[in-house]
Amino acid sequence: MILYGFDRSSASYRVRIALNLKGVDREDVYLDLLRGEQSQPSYRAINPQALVPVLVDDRLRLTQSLAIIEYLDEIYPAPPLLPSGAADRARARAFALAIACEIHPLQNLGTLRRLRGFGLDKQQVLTWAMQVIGEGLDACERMAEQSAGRFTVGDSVTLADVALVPQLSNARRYWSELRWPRLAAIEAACLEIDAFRAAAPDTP
Ligand SMILES: N[C@@H](CCC(=O)N[C@@H](CS)C(=O)NCC(=O)O)C(=O)O
Repeated sequence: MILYGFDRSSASYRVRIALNLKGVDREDVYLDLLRGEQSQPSYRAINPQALVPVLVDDRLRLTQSLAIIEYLDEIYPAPPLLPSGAADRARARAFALAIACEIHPLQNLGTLRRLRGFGLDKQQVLTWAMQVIGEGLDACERMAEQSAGRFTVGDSVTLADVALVPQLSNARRYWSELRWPRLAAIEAACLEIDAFRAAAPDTP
C-alpha cells in the first residue's frame, strides 16, 4: 500500500496508527503541505480535494481518513477497531466524528490560511484555533467520562483512540499542559502501544 500523507498531518497520523495496529506495511509518500504540494495538479489528480491522506491499495485509491480506517478494519479484521456491540460502535464512531468533523476541519491548515486571507492577524487566528480545539476537546472529555475504560470506549483500542491521539498531539502545539485529564490518561495508555508511538510525527 502507498500512503500519501504528511508527517504533521493529524488525519495522516490516524491512518498511520491504524496501519501499524493492523501490521500492514506501507510506502510513505510525503507531500509538503506548507509548500502547497497538495494543490499541484498532479496531486489533485490523485485526490480532487487536495488533502492528505490518500491510501492506494493496488488499483484502489481511497480518501478520507475515517473511511480509509474502516476499509482497513474490514479487510484486516484483527485487531478490530470497532467494538462488537452496536451501542459501543456508535459511541466510538461518534467520538471519532466529533474530532474529525467538528474540531479538525476548523483548525486545519487550509482553514487557518483562509482566515489570514480574510484579514485576521496571527494572534486572532491563534485565538480561533485555541477556541475550536479547546471547546471541542472539553466536549470530548465529557463524552469520554461516559464511555471510557482504559481507552475511550471501554478497555480496547478503537477508532475513537485513533482519532484522539493525533488531535491531542495537535493541541500540544498550542498548550504546554493539557487540561483534559481523562483524555490525557487515555493518550498515555495508547502511547504504551508501539503502533501509536511509531506513527507519531518527528516534530509534533
Ligand atoms: N476529513 C479529512 C481531512 C483531511 C485534511 O484536512 N487533511 C489536511 C492535513 S491534516 C490537509 O491535507 N490539509 C491541506 C490543506 O489544508 O491545504 C480526512 O479525515 O482525511
